[in-house]
Amino acid sequence: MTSKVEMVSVVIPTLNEAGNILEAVTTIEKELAYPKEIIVVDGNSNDGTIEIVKDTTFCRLIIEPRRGYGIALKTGMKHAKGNIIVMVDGDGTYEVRHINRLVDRMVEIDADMVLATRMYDPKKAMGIMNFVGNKVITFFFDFFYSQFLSDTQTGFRAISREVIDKVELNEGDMAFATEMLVQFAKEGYSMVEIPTTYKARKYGKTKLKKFKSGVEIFSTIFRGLLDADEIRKAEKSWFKNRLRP
Ligand SMILES: Nc1nc2c(ncn2[C@@H]2O[C@H](COP(=O)(O)OP(=O)(O)OP(=O)(O)O)[C@@H](O)[C@H]2O)c(=O)[nH]1
Ligand SMILES: [Mg+2]
Repeated sequence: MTSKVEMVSVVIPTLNEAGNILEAVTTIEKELAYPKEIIVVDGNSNDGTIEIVKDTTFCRLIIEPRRGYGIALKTGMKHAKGNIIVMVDGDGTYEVRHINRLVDRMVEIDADMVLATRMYDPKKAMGIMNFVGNKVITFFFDFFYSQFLSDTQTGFRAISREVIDKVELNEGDMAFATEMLVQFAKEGYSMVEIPTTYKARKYGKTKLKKFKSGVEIFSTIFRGLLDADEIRKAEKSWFKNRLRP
């Protein structure tokens, strides 16, 4: 779907990431070898993140006061001008030096989405709770949607702009990342992975509420299975069969 890169829009949500954001954006600015724009969507941080982003000359800063990871990403994507969108956290946990690999792969195989999986990280830096939760979610997602992903919770992805505009995304928080996969799988858009590494958070607090996000992610997976058209079709044939003499 994406055979030519006109521009890559990197969308980075931030909420109090003052100790992490500068390294992330300067690395992307230096490494990303395609025409680009870097959009930071900040949720009104009060730790200096906004000032740091403003001081860089190469970032576009958008303030999104509404809470939620999904809301921030959606807002950033709305402002993005590129035909490829790369989403990545501004928390220093992703190896943003690998950004070209995502885009290269996208072009090489004409993919609709390329995800950076952290599951083959030799250092196994992901916390045990996140690792197990991710594995369980990924198992259910792969099983029900016939996919072969290893890391459904990665926030480091390259996505075709044309395709993402075609799917409906309503989840406002962390389940946004899973909803995107559900919609892509249901519409038959291609999703492939490349390996990356993972770094533990050095500064600031996690915004992930494990229980709340877990419930929202599972309900996103199961709701996706209840396709309204399919249910209507099933209902019709159920009544037809029952009414047969
Ligand atoms: N603008 C905005 N950004 C957010 C919000 N919630 C989270 N983020 C950012 O989204 C990214 C992902 O959030 P994290 O707290 O790192 O969640 P996580 O990756 O599941 O947790 P860690 O294990 O701590 O990395 C980070 O860059 C956050 O700063 C929000 O409400 N608004
Ligand atoms: Mg994170």
